[in-house]
Amino acid sequence: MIIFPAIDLRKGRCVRLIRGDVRDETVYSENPVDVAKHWAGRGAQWLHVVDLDGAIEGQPRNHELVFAIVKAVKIPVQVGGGIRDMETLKKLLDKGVRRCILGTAAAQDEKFLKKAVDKYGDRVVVGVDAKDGYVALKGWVEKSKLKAVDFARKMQDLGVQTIIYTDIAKDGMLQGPNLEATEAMAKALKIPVIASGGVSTLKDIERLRKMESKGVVGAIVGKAIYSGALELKAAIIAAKGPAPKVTARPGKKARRKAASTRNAVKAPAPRKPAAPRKKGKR
Ligand code: AMZ
Repeated sequence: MIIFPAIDLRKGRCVRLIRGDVRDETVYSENPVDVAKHWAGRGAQWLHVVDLDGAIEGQPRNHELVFAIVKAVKIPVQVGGGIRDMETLKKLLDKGVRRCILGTAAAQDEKFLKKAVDKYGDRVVVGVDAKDGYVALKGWVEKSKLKAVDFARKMQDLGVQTIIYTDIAKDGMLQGPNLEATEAMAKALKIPVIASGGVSTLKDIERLRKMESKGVVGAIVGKAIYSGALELKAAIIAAKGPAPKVTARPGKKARRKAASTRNAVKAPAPRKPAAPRKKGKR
């Protein structure tokens, strides 16, 4: 399972919100590029970057920063927030963003979603952000009438290859993810699911990892790594699971001995020398 450190951008800074509410904002850094480098340096395999202003306003707001992040790190970066047309999507992907996350547009503009998936395949993923089981849109301010699972199934039918599932009630709460809903989502789909919202402890990661066989391929971590509740390196190790049992490679001497035994022609067993007879005694 892959751990995705999250970098949420608002007004050029790296922030975390609670349940997506901008009134509950904590600023973690004025320099998100440094933050990106920090997580990459701590062993992150991917970064999850969200343009929060973009999601709320419906158009890119922090994309220069996104491009600077992509340039500054060697690991792949996925980006969401405010991507609502082909032009914005193309620009991000052309500038090196590995994949883009569509939320609002995926729910409201089927034609665009289809075109995006047909053109870019697995470089387009859909964010299913659920509030009480229903899809939330436009920076999570609007609740739709679409059931999260139905929406995700529809995305799958339209060719989407990965879903990022967020339970908004859990996001930024440090109280663990919605495991039941995540499992239900993964089971309802044939395509993989990345879990998001509330992932806070190694135990959470282990529980999600146990859902790998059901299709949970990743977990996004936000507040937990910024607050220090979770250490990124430990999270990455926990996500990999227990190491496979490997028997130690035998040393040089043992290998040579094994080879000589394999190649040897079996010699007849040496005869036991006859016991010397003692003279004079019969
Ligand atoms: O925290 C929020 N209020 C928030 C957030 N994290 N609002 C939207 N988003 C993220 C979604 C998804 O990755 O989780 O933005 C992306 C969707 O943006 P859009 O503009 O396509 O709906």
